[in-house]
Amino acid sequence: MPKWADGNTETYPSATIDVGENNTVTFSSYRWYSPHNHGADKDRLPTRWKIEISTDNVVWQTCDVSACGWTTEDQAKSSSWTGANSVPRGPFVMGAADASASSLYTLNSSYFAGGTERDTYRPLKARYFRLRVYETQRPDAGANAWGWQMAEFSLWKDGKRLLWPITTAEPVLEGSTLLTSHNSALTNLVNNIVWAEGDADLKDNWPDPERTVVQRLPSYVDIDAGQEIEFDAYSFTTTGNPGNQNDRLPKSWRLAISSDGSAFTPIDDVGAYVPPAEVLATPYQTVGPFPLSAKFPYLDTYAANSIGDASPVAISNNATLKIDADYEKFGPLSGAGVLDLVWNAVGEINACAPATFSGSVTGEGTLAVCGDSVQTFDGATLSGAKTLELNGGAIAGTASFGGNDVTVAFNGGATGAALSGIGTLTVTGDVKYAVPDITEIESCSVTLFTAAEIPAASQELLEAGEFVDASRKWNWGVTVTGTTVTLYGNKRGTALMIR
Ligand SMILES: [Ca+2]
Ligand SMILES: [Ca+2]
Repeated sequence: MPKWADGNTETYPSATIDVGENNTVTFSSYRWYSPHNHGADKDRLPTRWKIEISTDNVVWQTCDVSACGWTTEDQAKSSSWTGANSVPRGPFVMGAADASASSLYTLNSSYFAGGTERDTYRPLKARYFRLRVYETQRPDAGANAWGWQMAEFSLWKDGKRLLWPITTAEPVLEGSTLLTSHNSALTNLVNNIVWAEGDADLKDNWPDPERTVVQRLPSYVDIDAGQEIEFDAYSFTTTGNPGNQNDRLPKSWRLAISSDGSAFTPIDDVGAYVPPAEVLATPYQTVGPFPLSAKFPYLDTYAANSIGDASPVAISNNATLKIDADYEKFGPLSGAGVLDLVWNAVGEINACAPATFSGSVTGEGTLAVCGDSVQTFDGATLSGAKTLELNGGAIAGTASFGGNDVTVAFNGGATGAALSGIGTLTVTGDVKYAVPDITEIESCSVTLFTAAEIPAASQELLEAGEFVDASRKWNWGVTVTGTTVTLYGNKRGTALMIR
């Protein structure tokens, strides 16, 4: 590429770089440098440009269009050539996955770990891991920054950092060389040594930190755990050297997994990671964890996930929401329309916020409730719910079942709702009663279940029910007959019993 195109009559001639026959360059970003900014150079600085790539010098594809305005930094630094300096531009990142995006991808089912039938996401599993680093935070910071550095690469599952098993081999480095001074070793990447935050001794001994320093970009390490590991996220740990550590912190990377050590499948691409301020300020900080499972819905499953698991669902009057998957979980339910559960479908309300539903449930399925809050029914008709599953949170208000037989399954959730119009009421699990939130009266009673028949076994479970009352200002009891279950309460300290 010429320094400039002397004799070229184009105002903005393009420049072509040929890396040579049979050579290709893998890249995710680029930068360029201004000349020494002496004389007229500063006036020739590009402010808008386009990068195109080609494999044959015939067909070109645009991969970036960018701009960078002229700044005071671009002014001549000196009146002499020797005192002038070039100014770096970039890195400009293109084509990298947006870390905040919610795109979903597919993955071979062999990479999914086991779960329950209702899981739409599962942990991933793999034995081989390839971490490729394309770019660091400050590759221009000098020779010390030319490479990447971390104290540990870790996998996570269920919010906990996993330890690498004893079968884990020393990582294999490709496309680079390892810096071996000051306790830099490949084994340090997966040796489970991650100094605790605020470890004063190690913090003070930062010249010999626990670290792996790899000297070229892009480059990658292959990690063989020796056995399959189930995980749903990953992280890095920074080292104890707050100087070049921050320059060497990865900015752009790819994580790929393999079950045979040769064919790798990418599972995460990060293009322009910006670390939080505390990560830069303190040694041995966790970078991440970066969650993975939610990117890969488990498709070969009984469950579907057309509606976000926490998305509020409002069904307008005269509208019908039909659940035609075996299982669908969604957010708080409101509105006065129809929720249609086709044969055997399970519609699970995630009561993550209070909501009131006054419509109908039709079909022949299971209505389930989970979460931490209360799902209220206001005169709802639940004749399509053959089973009412209480998996968490509580239900309140009023609903009727149109005379159908109903099974109420207590799996951790509670009821404080007045449920009527039940044929035969069958109860399973550990019954929990959510007591009314009352302040102004001295006593109350609520008929929670009204049924044509409550079999003896269910009556026993209902009598043994537990009262969920955070206030502890009331005494609660329950009266169970062959057809009704009535909750009653008296405010504590208001009755004086004299014998
Ligand atoms: Ca380590
Ligand atoms: Ca869902």
